[in-house]
Amino acid sequence: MAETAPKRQKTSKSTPYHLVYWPGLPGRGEHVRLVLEEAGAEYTDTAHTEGGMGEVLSYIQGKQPPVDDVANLPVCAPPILRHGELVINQTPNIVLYIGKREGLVGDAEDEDGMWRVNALVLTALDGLSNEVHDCHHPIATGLYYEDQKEESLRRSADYVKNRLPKFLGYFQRVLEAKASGDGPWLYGGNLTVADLVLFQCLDGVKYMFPKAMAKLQREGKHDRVFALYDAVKERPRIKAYLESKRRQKYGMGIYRYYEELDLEG
Ligand SMILES: N[C@@H](CCC(=O)N[C@@H](CS)C(=O)NCC(=O)O)C(=O)O
Repeated sequence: MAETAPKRQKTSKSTPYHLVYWPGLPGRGEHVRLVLEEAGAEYTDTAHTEGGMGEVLSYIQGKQPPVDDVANLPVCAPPILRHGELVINQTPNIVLYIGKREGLVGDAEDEDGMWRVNALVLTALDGLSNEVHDCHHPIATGLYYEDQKEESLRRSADYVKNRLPKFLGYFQRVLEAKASGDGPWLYGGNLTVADLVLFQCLDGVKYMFPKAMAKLQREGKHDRVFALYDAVKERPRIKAYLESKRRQKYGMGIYRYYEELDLEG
């Protein structure tokens, strides 16, 4: 009979989290960091530890988790979270795991809330992260931007004209819906991981498409979305984090600045 995964030892409340992500840029790891920072959780991060890059490579080259780990599966790409004996990947999966443990997925009494919050996280990542990446890599992730500049321009023009307003419009509708509750947050009147993920997505899009975002803000149709952005930025722990050295500058990750792609829409 095949060996089954043994029951994982419960991680205690004080077990620190360990984020495995490429050093040098915020990337998808940033969503995980913002959740950890808002929660005031103890964590380590390969972006700031010696040998961090080597550690990331050891995961994507299949050296970690070891092949004889009977519980954890190989991971495909960072971000990766190690928490006690657990190793998981996929940004929204990690965000949900930490969010649930740290009370950031909605009211504890609201059993279905977590799934609604997760739908918002997935939607923000679809439209304001993955599609943005495809604006500078519309043909192949493995090719250089310089090899797909013409297509990037076409893709970006369509993105700022059609897709970006569509997703901002969607989140505006969510914020106007009764279920979003009072205050600036997306769901149930409480700050959740969805607000943090949306904040990071908006921040990245502002960096990559400043002209289009300024125009959309001037038009005033997405005022609640921009208000949420400001409200997250003012959370005391988030504010302190954004001003700290832990917050890395944008570079050659998902959100990049290319002047020729900075279109108004
Ligand atoms: N859907 C995955 C995407 C993971 C991903 O593409 N990670 C990037 C960094 S942000 C990477 O290093 N990818 C390596 C590769 O795809 O070969 C997630 O959200 O975690």
